[in-house]
Amino acid sequence: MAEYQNIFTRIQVRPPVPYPGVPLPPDNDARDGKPRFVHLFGRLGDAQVGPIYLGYTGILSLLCGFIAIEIIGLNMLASVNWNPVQFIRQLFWLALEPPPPQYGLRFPPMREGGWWLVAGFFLTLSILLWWVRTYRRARQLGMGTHVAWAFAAAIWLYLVLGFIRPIAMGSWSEAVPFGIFPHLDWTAAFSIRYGNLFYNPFHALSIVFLYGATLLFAMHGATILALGRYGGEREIELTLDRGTAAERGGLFWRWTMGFNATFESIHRWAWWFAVLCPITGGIGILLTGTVVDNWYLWAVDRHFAPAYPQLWAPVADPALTQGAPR
Ligand code: 07D
Ligand code: 07D
Repeated sequence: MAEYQNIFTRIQVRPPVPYPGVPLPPDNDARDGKPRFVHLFGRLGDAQVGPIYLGYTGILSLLCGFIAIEIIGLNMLASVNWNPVQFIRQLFWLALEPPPPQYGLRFPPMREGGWWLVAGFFLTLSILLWWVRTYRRARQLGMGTHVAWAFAAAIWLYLVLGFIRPIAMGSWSEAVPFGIFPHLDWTAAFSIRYGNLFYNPFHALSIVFLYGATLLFAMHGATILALGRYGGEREIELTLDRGTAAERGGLFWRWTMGFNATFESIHRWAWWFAVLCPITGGIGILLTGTVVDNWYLWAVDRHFAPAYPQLWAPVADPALTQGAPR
C-alpha cells in the first residue's frame, strides 16, 4: 500500500550540476565557494549549499561580529583566571557586564564596563551591516525589502534594550549584560525592579503577537503540508484557479472557523504579527523607568490590578532571615 506522509522531507530532487543563481548586475561582487550538495541540508531545505554572496558589507559584518564575540569570550576567560576548563564548565554563567551606575554615560575604565561598551559597539555595527546586506541583496534580486524591514523590527528592540533606553535613563548600567544566564537574570530583575512587567500593556501586546505568530505559523504550515498532495506549496498559481489546493485550504478554514485568509493575505498576517512583536516590545521597554516607574502601581491606579490590603503587623523580609527558613 502506498504511504503518503510529508512531515519530514523524504525525497531530494537534485539537478545534475549545482545552479550558480541568476547573473548579477556589473557593480556586484562575485559569489564565493564551490557549490555542492549535502544530504543533511536537503532534509531541512535545499540540498545545494553555496555559492554565497559575501560582498564588503558581509565581510565587514562578520569581522565586527568576530571582534565582538572575541572581546566577550576573552573577558569571560579572564573572569575565570584564564582557566580553559573553568571557562567551559561555567560558560553559561559567565558575563561581560555593563559599567556600574556611578559612570553614567561616561566611558569607564576598560575593566569596569569599558570592554562591554567596545563589544556592544562592534556587535551593533555587525548587526547593522548585516541589515544593509539583507536590504541590498533583496534589491539586487528585484525583490521587495520585507525581510530587511522585519529584521529592522528586531533591531529596534535590541537598540532599545542596549542603547536608546540606557541613554534616556542617563546610564549604561541600565543595559543588558552579555552572557547566557546573566541576560536572563537581567530580564527577571528588570521586571521586578519596575513592579512586574506583566502589568505593562506593551509587554502584553508583544506576547499577543509572539503567541499569535506561532499560532499563525502552525496553521499556515499545517495547511500547506495538508495540501501537499494537490501541489499546495505552489502558492502563486493556486491563488488564481478554482478547484485547487488553495481553494480547498480556504474552504477548510471557512468551514471550520467561518472565515479564511487567502493564499496571499496569510503571509501579510504572518509578517505583521512577527514584526509587531518586537515593535510593541520595544515601546514597552522604552516606557519603563522613563515614563512609568512601577507597572503594578500604575495598573492599580487604572483599576486593573488589585490593591493588596495594607499589612499592619511588621513583616520579616525572608531574604534577611537566618537559620531554618533559609
Ligand atoms: C532560534 C534563531 C537562531 C539564534 C540563536 C541565538 C547568541 C548569543 C553570545 C554568550 C530564537 C544565538 C545566540 C549569538 C551567544 C554570547 C555572548 C532565534 C533562533 C540560536 N537574547 N532570552 C535566549 C539573545 C534578550 C530571554 C537564547 C540575543 C532580552 C529569555 C539565546 C539577544 C530579553 C530566554 C538568546 C537577546 C531576553 C532567552 C535562545 C539580543 C527579552 C530563554 C534564543 C541580541 C527579550 C532563551 C538561556 C533563541 C534561553 C533565550 C540570545 C535578548 C530574554 C542565548 C542574541 C534582553 C527569557 N536568548 N533575551 O532561540 O534558553 O531565539 O536562554 O538582543 O529562555 Mg535572549
Ligand atoms: C531579543 C530582538 C533582538 C535580536 C536581534 C538579533 C544576533 C546574531 C547569531 C544566528 C526576542 C541579534 C542577532 C546577535 C545571532 C546567530 C549565529 C527578540 C529580540 C536584533 N514574557 N520580558 C518579552 C513573555 C516575563 C521581560 C518579549 C512571556 C516576566 C523583559 C516577549 C512570558 C518577566 C522583556 C515576552 C513573559 C519578563 C520581556 C520579547 C510569560 C521576567 C523585554 C519579544 C508567559 C521574570 C521583551 C516588552 C521578542 C519586551 C520581553 C514574552 C514573562 C521580563 C513577547 C510569554 C514577567 C525585561 N517578553 N517577562 O521578540 O519587549 O524577543 O518586553 O511568563 O525586553 Mg517577557
